[in-house]
Amino acid sequence: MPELQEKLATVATILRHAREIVVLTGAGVSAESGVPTFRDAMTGLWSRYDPMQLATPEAFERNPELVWNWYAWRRGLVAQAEPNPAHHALAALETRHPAFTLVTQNVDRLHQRAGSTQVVELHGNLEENRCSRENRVVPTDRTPAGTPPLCQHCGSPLRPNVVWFGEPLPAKALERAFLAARRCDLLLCIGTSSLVYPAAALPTEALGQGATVVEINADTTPLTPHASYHLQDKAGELVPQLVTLAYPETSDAGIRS
Ligand code: BV8
Repeated sequence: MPELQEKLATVATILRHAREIVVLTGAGVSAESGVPTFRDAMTGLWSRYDPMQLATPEAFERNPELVWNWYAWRRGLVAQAEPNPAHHALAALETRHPAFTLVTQNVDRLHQRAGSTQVVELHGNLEENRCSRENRVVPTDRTPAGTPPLCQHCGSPLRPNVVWFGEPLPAKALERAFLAARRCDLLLCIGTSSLVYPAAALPTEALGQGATVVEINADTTPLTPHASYHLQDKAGELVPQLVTLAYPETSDAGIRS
């Protein structure tokens, strides 16, 4: 049996008998839904920009229209996207494990659209905007026109309800994620470059308390040498295989629908 399949079978056994599971996802889990990964997001007219330079409060302050339009472009891509088999397999896995926490860095809400309910959003989401001054949240479907639109209470510009570089993560989400990482006996780290902190510290936190950490990624990352297992292939391929191996009774439909 090829090495990857052997590792997959071993991890599936660990998954089936795990006590408490944490899954940490990044943009790679949405790549097969057609949502470009964060570092590949700069294609076409955005190719001359660096996401690290756009996803900051300074960029929004300097050029609110440019940053607003970048998010409008990404919102358009997400609106056309559908959850892929990796999203569906993780939603199916949640129904199998009472002690299951899905922590995501993604802002596309494809996990929720696939049926996941225990989702901790570390970096906000694209379905909401918020007043840049009062932080009052406005759902995108109730956001007035404008690039950017203005808050109807104080007239300040609205901004996407995401966490930019240099901004603190939502305290409750961060606390929930680290508590889960400190308690789990298995952490699956799927489709993230493991470059952005404090999210990238979660697998290390889990390793530090003796959990098994499994990295599923199309490439290697700074986490790879430290992970208990590194399964290198696309998430849309590996995650459904893993869940089906761990739970043969899970209908294929339940995973790929
Ligand atoms: C903060 C939302 C403090 C916006 C994003 C140490 C500790 C704390 C902070 C820092 C620290 N060191 C440095 C910092 C600062 C900074 C940071 O980490 N910088 C990095 C670059 C070094 N962190 C911050 O600024 C954070 N804030 O710490 O605040 C603070 C406290 C109090 C008061 C004030 C301040 C905020 C970070 C959040 C930034 N916002 N997103 C938006 O989306 O527009 S980050 C953004 O990049 C994503 O959300 C994601 O979280 C992150 C990483 O992206 P990935 O998801 O990993 O995607 P990427 O493209 O990088 O990689 C894709 C991966 O998938 C690759 O590995 C690829 O191989 C793989 N892949 C591709 N296709 C597939 C696949 N895998 C499987 N299958 C496939 N098909």
